[in-house]
Amino acid sequence: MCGTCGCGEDGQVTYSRPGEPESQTHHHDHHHGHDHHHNHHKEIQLEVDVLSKNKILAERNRGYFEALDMQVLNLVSSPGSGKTSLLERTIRELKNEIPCYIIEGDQQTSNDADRIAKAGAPVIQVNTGNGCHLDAHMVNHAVKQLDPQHGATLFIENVGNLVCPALFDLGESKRVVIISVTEGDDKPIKYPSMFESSQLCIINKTDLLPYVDFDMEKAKEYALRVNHHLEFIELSVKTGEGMEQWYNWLKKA
Ligand SMILES: Nc1nc2c(ncn2[C@@H]2O[C@H](COP(=O)(O)OP(=O)(O)OP(=O)(O)O)[C@@H](O)[C@H]2O)c(=O)[nH]1
Ligand SMILES: [Mg+2]
Repeated sequence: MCGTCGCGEDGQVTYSRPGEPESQTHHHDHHHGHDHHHNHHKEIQLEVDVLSKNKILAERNRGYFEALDMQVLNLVSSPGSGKTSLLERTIRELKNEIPCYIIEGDQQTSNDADRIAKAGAPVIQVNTGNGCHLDAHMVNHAVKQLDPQHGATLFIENVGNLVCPALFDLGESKRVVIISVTEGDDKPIKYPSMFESSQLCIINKTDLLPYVDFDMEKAKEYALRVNHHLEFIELSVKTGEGMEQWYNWLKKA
């Protein structure tokens, strides 16, 4: 996490809506200088402090979400597995049935928020600067700007990274990990924390299966080794195959 990898250090987090200048810049208050002469005891202590503070804020978010009877999904994956594409299609096909709100997390740019706004949902972009994950504090800040209605579904697209976001509870109801068939079938055992902490695993880009060496059964078997409760949905956002299953899951979740 950040205490060890040094990301997010002295970072500046910004929040913006598509078409508007950065609405707010926010200095993170868990600064931690990265001292190469640090001792490891201090490093572990810092990690514990950062995570326990995050946990408290995540529980506060959870209370807020429950009071509004909201369903909140934290979408995590490596970069490019198709999180934004999945959201764009979901919004286009479901927005008349489910009120969707989106928080987009990326280190830089508002590209994803622009795509989501075009698809027709209220969205806030959070740029994490050097940070490699969203945390509960950022989500708290962003959701207040979004001001979602009672009964809404909030999708949080986390920063593309299969490692650090696993450690940070955002107060979500469920965590959805997305892998795509181009990434290789061994990801669940190489990055187990993400699969361990998720409830649903979406396997995307199935339209590309004929062209890549991806063993679907092996990928699932690896994932079940780290989390035997994990559910799977195979789909292709591009062709639409399997999307119905995702919508049914969403309506039941
Ligand atoms: N063939 C194929 N391409 C897809 C599919 N879904 C997404 N893509 C492509 O994959 C690329 C990455 O998609 P994004 O939706 O931007 O991925 P992301 O996970 O949001 O990426 P980051 O936000 O950068 O982490 C784009 O070129 C998409 O068009 C799919 O089902 N099949
Ligand atoms: Mg994206």
